[in-house]
Amino acid sequence: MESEELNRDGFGGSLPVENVQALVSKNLKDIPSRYIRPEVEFDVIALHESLEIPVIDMSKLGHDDELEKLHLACKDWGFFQLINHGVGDEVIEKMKIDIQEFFELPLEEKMACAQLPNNIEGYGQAFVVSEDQKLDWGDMLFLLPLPAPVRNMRFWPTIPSSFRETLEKYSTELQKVTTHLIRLMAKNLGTDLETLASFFEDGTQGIRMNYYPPCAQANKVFGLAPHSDATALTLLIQVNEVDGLQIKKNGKWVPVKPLPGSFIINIGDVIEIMSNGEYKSIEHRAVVNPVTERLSIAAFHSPNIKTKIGPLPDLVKANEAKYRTMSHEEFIKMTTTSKLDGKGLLEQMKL
Ligand SMILES: O=C(O)CCC(=O)C(=O)O
Repeated sequence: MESEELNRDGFGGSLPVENVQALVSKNLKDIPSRYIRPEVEFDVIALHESLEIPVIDMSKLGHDDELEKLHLACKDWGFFQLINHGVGDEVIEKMKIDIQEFFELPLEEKMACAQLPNNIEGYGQAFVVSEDQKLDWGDMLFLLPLPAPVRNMRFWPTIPSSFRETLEKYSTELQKVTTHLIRLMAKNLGTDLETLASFFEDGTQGIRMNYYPPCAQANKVFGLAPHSDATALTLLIQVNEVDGLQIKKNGKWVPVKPLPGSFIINIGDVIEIMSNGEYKSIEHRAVVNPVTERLSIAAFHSPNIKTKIGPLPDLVKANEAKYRTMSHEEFIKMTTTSKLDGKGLLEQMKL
């Protein structure tokens, strides 16, 4: 069993860079050039399309018309908002309170959870792979709560004192929602339900808690550069009512306005690959606010480490696989050693 578990060391971590929250507290007149992305202010923002992002009611997914809505959302948008998902408000609210408290701690205390070389977990920044690479305007805490037997508690905050218990509850609830959605997606795709569901038993869950400080030159930086998620299904919440997530649709950036209490869900690269391209993993990014900090929590779900990443054989028609197949370990290594680059990773997987 042990040898089949994901060995989290040796996947390549991120190069250490300055803490952005600490940088902001220096009140510099100009922000360092490594953060400046001139392209941001020239991108086209499609405000109107924000209203069209599909909303799926989980309590109605027993009905064919809601199932069909889910299918279209996964095919056409790769993104939807999920309401009536069954995760208690108290679980979500407590998670929000505890992560806010963590990011408010003095830097030295947060550094108790700092990333270590060659490891993807901990407090710091992700996807920095070269010394001259542009940087994102944000700090993050990344943890891998599942599979539980191989959790590395070394990176889990002990302040606030409720943090570990809160994250554990949050993780369990989100895994349940994911399993349910995966089964419904299998049904909609027409693939063998038990096979796909079995890949997500003992699946991996990574939770990335993002802190984007305000930036006086907010229209020149990214909180998080454009990327698609290299995992299967992401459940995201905004912590403090400050918007910033944008998704790419027809070449334009569409700002997401989260419905209170909903999860913003997106299809990741793994589901695009497994569905042989029928479901879409969409590029998205986070922009920052000029005056207010922004926090978000993204929970990424992947199949277990034994699962091969490639198109599901029963979804490949006439031998036309559109993506390569590789071991899960090989796939993860590819993702953790590259900088965020739109849908670059998915392009590498295409045949
Ligand atoms: O902050 C957000 O809204 C987006 C976060 C995200 O895309 C991520 O953590 O991968």
